[in-house]
Amino acid sequence: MCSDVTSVSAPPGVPQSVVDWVSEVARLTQPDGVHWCDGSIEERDRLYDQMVAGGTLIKLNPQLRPGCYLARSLPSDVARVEARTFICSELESEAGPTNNWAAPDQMRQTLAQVFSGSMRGRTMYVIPFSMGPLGGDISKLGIEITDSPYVVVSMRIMTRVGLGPLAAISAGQPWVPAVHSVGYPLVDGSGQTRPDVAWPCNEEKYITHFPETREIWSYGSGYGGNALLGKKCYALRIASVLARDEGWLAEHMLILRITGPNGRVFNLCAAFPSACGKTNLAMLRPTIPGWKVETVGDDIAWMRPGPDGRLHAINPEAGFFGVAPGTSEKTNPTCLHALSHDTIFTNVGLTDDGDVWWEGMTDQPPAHLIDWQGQDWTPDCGRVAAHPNSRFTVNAAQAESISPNWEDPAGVPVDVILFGGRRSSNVPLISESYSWEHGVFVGATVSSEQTAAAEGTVGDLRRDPFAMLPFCGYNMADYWAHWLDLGRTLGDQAPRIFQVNWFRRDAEGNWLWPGFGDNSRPIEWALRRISGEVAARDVISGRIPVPGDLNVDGLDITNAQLDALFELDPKAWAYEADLTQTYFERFGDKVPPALWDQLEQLRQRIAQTEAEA
Ligand code: OXD
Ligand code: MN
Repeated sequence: MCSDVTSVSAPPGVPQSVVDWVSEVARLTQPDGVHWCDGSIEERDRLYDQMVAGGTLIKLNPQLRPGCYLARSLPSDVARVEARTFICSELESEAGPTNNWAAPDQMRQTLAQVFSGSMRGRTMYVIPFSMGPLGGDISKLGIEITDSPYVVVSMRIMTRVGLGPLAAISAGQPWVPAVHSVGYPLVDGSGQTRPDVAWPCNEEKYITHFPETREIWSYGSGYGGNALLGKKCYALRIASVLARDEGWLAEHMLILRITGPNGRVFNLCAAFPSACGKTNLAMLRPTIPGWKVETVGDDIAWMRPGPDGRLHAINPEAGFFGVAPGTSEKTNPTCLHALSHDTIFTNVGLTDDGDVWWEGMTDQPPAHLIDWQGQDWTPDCGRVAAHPNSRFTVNAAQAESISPNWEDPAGVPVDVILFGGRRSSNVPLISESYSWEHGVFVGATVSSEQTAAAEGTVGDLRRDPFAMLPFCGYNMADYWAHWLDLGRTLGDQAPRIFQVNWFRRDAEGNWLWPGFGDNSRPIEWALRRISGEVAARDVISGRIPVPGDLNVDGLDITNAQLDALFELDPKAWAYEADLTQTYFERFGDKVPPALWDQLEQLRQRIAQTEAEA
């Protein structure tokens, strides 16, 4: 029945190949009907009303949060499920040691089983979308099929959806097919029905990627990172494969446009693992006078060499899907203001006057609210009001910091790349890489600590190369080789690479650096470096500021604290170099020789520092 529904309801002009694919998915999943999304406001509002009536969304007080809604997920469906995320390349070695691999034929059989009838009793939505400004040279198209109206309204915020992308697909542009089901059919194989629930999902989850055929199939989860398939699945895992094959980069990086006091404009991309304040940096309010920072993107950058030989970056997304807890007037006022209207909140607290609240939003918590699980909550109840991974979904244009260039289809030319981790010791506040190869080495070995480091040692390090550990769609060591190749293509037009660490602590465990708006200070030093205004000191990690060059005017910081921010202990670095060797050995002979070479050069710098001490 569903193939008929599909072909009858397809908008005019849709190519037969697209109709055939949609029909095939409908035959497998057996929805009650098929809706081709046009991306209109009317469509969005109809879905909002339908989800409010069905209990999936709560409409927030329109006086306090106009156009805003709250969703509450099941406690088992609150985050990305890395253990259930698969790269299904033909060869296991193509996925590499950092990905879960599954044989494509086998996974296809599993998917055929779990998707069979998975949309019974539901509407199947077909969402044509564009990652990046429609028609841009760096942009790409996709079609997500989903049985979740929450996904439809969220995709409308996070990407460009509807008739525009469908027209481009109909004109013959390539597109990536992406199929999603929450895995909660309302009718079983024998015709028995069951009522819907507020957050349908399945305990069994599969987030799967087929790099050779460029397909995505996601089953069992309604959570954004697993279900909004344009984001991590397409814009990072599949796009990283496309980028390797086509000579560009798909990166887990924010993009900033920074204007200096003399009017010079710089563009900066930065990779940080989760929980390192990426959203705050994307909406940085500099504490040093004369500098202006604008947001181009908060999570993903697609970068391609442009006709001028420089690397140009676009933000492929149209919205922010960020972590709510900790967002406040103090930590990120720009973000907080962006959330004042037309936002979907998921798993935050609901106040008695129909507004939202999360830990860290205000100094004083409300006396009472309904928590993310729908239970009464008071400040002394011993539970959090908002899940630590509770989220907001909001259009990027709502941020007052959004750059006028954020939708430039040609992208912004990248001057600087930053790599950051969360390190309580060893890694200095900022250091510049000696070369592109050294920068790739730094990106490949970047890590965060699980535990505080004791003096002269490092705690448990979690390597998160390029902040891409869960997002690279192929062998991580091949990805490093691709970065090295691209550096050769860019030559002296390549962006300069810096490493930053906002998280260094003193021996008593106190933060050494204030962070937030003051992160503009090391960034200012990097920009003055590339403008040739300041010299640097060559040390183990790279080039660091000459004393006096880092702008600390107006900052309450002692010289001893400043020294501690840049202290490099050769013994601790030697220990880390050994850890790096073991880590590289995991990738066997795929590690590019240039990276072994960089490890050797690092060891030489350590030995030289020890000899001089
Ligand atoms: C992430 C995210 O998990 O951006 O990195 O949500
Ligand atoms: Mn991210």
